[in-house]
Amino acid sequence: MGFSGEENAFIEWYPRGYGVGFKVKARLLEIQTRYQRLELYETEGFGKLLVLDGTVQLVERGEESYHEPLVHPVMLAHPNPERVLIIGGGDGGTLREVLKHGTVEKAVMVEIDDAVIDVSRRYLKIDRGAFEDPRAEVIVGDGVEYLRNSGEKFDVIIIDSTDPVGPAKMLFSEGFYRDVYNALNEKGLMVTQAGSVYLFTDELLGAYREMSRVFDRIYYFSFPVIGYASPWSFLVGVKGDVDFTRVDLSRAEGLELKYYDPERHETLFQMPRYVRELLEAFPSL
Ligand code: AG3
Repeated sequence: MGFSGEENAFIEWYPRGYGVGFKVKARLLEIQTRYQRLELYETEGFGKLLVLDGTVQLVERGEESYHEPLVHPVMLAHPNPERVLIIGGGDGGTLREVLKHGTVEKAVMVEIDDAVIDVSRRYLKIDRGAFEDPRAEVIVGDGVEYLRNSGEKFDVIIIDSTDPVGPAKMLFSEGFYRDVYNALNEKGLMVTQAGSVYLFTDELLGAYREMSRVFDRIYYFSFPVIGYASPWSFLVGVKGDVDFTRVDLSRAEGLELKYYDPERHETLFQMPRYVRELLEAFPSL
């Protein structure tokens, strides 16, 4: 981690000695927040790099390869997403993509670590004004408590958390998914990132199992994300009568997409064969 390994490189080590790295020109910040260790680097070729507890969160040039597939498939599959909740996502990238949708009346973001918001606003600016949007409400707090206590209902809930290992682990549990389900309107969609397909396969299967106990239907897809050990996995939970396999193409116009292709939505549902077979082996599904 950090400057280990090759000099002037940041490398994130995954299990089994697999690494993803960037050549860096400088370390701009290294702080211990109330919740985690935050590092910010200037890379040679991808702009700034944000790291939390040694794990790559995003690079400025390429962050859309994560935020687009996280946000737009669920937003375009929901018939009319007006109220959206984001848990995590302190950098503002997810909020930015959500607010591109003209149907949205309110987007609430609940991020536990205000230092992530502050550093992102000051150095990254990938929110591109989203924090100032009158439709946005930014709450610094615990997303789990918010879901339980706010009584608010949403059409789409997006979990933009750290990995299904470590402090965010409970965001991948049946109890949490039940709170998410209850906070969804009669028709609703939830999406979560679920880690590296190859290196966190067990965690992905675990999250899928927990979700399958709660949602009416669940879907999986993977997407290559710049800076993560790709392919990266995403899980979608459906409440009520919503078809996640179809999207409203008329609402995709003007989204300025670079990675996710709504015209090829049906190709989204890719998983390496052995992982698909493991997922499909769950008896309840
Ligand atoms: N949140 C998901 C980070 C997961 C990355 N995991 C890793 N590198 N091991 C990203 C925050 C962007 N809004």
